[in-house]
Amino acid sequence: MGAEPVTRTQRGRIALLTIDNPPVNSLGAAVRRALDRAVAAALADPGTTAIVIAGKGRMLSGGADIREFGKPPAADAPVLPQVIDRIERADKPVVAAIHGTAAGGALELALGCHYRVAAAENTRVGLPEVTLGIVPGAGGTQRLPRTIGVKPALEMMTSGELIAAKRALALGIVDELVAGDVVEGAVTFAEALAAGGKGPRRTREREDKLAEARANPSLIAEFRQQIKRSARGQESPGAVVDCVEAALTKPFDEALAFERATFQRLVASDQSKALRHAFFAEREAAHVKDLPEDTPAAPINRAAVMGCGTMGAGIAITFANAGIAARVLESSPELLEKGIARIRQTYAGMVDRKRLSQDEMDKRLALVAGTTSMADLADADFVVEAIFEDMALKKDVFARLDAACKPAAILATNTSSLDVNEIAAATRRPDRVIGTHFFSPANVMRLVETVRGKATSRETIATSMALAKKLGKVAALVGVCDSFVGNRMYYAYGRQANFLLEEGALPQQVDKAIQDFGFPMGPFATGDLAGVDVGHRIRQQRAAQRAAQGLPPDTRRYSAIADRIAEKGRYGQKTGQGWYRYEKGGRAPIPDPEIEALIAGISKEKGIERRTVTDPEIIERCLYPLVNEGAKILEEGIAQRASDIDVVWIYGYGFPRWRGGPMFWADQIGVQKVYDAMCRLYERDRDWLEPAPLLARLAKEGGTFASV
Ligand code: T1G
Repeated sequence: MGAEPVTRTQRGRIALLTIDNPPVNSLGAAVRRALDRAVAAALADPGTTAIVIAGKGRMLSGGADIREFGKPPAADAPVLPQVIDRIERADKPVVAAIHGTAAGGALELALGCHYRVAAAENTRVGLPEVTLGIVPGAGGTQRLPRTIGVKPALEMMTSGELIAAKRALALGIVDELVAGDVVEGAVTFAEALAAGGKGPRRTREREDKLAEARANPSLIAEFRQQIKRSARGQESPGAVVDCVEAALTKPFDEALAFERATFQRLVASDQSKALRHAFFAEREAAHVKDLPEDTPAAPINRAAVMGCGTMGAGIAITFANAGIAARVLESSPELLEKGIARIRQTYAGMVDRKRLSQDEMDKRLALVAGTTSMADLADADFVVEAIFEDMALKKDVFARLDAACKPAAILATNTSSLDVNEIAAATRRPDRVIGTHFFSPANVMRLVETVRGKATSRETIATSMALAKKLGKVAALVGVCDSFVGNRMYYAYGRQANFLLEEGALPQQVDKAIQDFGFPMGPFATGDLAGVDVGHRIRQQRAAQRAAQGLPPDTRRYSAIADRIAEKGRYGQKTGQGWYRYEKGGRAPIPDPEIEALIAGISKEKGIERRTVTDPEIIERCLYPLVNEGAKILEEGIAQRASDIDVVWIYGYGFPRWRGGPMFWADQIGVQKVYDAMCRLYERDRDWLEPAPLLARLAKEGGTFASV
């Protein structure tokens, strides 16, 4: 924070107040105090006819200081609604100068100003409070509907989306766009106001935009229903609808008080604590503990992707989306043509759905070039291998890439389970080999599980982590172990889900319980999406590897249900049958009596008396072992911190963000409770459910995973 978090510069008869609180000009106590004083002083100054409020650095402001939430309020600082109230009631026009980002309290501040001017390029505004489990708490739910109308305001606040300046102008959030320096533009705008004798325009007095909704009471009811379905258990989007309804039914100040009370109730909620945890966990994951912050990251201007199947095509699109040239290599012209067609189709689909202009599609496609010759990868800075999951094949490919690529190139593998050290050892540059495990579809899923080998250099790690951010991904750095963090924990979860089927549950019951918990999909519908044959093949490969290593067969409890389904050629959505059956071309899972009979048959074969399985038991039996595996991963040092495991599960496996991820969730429900349940489960299942020593220790000491 500069000497003064808010500076005042007099520009003729215009007072320019600049917020200076890096890195994002968050509106913490010191900023609020200083801004309130500066506004009061400018209003009292006879030499000032108008005020401009702007932000120093790369944005107006990222909103309220999230780190202050849940802490006692600073006694000597006004809350944001008070600062905004003084501005709105001012008798001199106040103009907000918006550049970069104006999120949350920053847009509320701007809506409290009488006019808003924004930089035409690289500006985004919005009220993303729902992503933190709260509602706008400084008048956003009252002033935004009065500015743009009820429906667009509801859409913005329940999605939390930040919108670009052009759209903000079209909606009426901003009054003018400035091509050049926004501060100069705002000062000129303010001078024109004063010259034109134009005074303050108070949003609180605007009722015109509310008329349509007042005339159509079903709008709120319909929106509430819609939100109920999409929120999947998250509370804040519905609370936004309640606040906007108050704007239609209560006087302004009463509705404002209702909003504030709703905000304060939600700030204290478990959901908001979890979502704030997720916010900071995502950012913390970018920091590698043993890497000095100034470790150089090499620029990546030319990338290459080896293999252009589902994953390879998605990864190539991800590079092109970030403006990085991507050369894709396939083993034959036919496969290459198929791969490039897949990339083209993906973009064409986005153009059809109006999520991309044709012009932008052409630009991105121009960044993708195909080849069947590895020699064409010689000048690549970063190569991602995305071929079939087979160790011998990968080692051969890495040896050939090592020979073909320039010495400085980083060679990354998209393996989801194999030993990165063994792959690296097939090259003469193990320090430049790293795992970058993308998730399908790679151009959509935000997680990149980044796997450091024992020889991977700091520069390679720094470069890979920085590249992930440039690609719009969230990277979590993990160590080498079988199936890394995500899949290793997924197997613990999936295994118990299959055992529950043998004991009496059905796929649709387990999936519903997991969905009600907040996941977008349960394990069996996910199995059908990923392909039942894929899991089957991996299990067969593992058994073959054990045999090849001369290891005795694994005698621990095993469920053969999934294998039986695969052996019937039921591979899931792609064959119209798997755990469920699907209408032709449909994606809605339909329970299939044939599967229920198959499952009952296996219970009988194993002499298991089928019993009633409850939903709470499903959650306990599937998610506690997942947490337990996370505890083992943490104590083995495979993950740097518990919050990285949360990031992996939120961004890679759909763990409900409003529960904060599995490790945060375990801390919230109590590590003791998870440990006690694991001990009970271990009594019954000695093969897989031994409580992790870390879990036992934390339970004994009353500790939390967050403290590890
Ligand atoms: N409060 C505190 N710290 C924040 C912050 C905030 N609002 N926003 C960012 N940071 C930290 C972040 O943790 C990181 O720290 C550094 O700044 C850079 O962030 C009353 C109640 C603004 C779009 O939801 O979305 O207003 O890791 O890496 O990619 O109704 O940050 O370096 O130590 O994300 O350029 C509503 C949250 C608040 C926006 C910039 N506001 N921030 O993205 O940088 S609630 C938000 C963002 C509110 C009112 C309510 C993004 C960004 P570190 P970064 P970036």
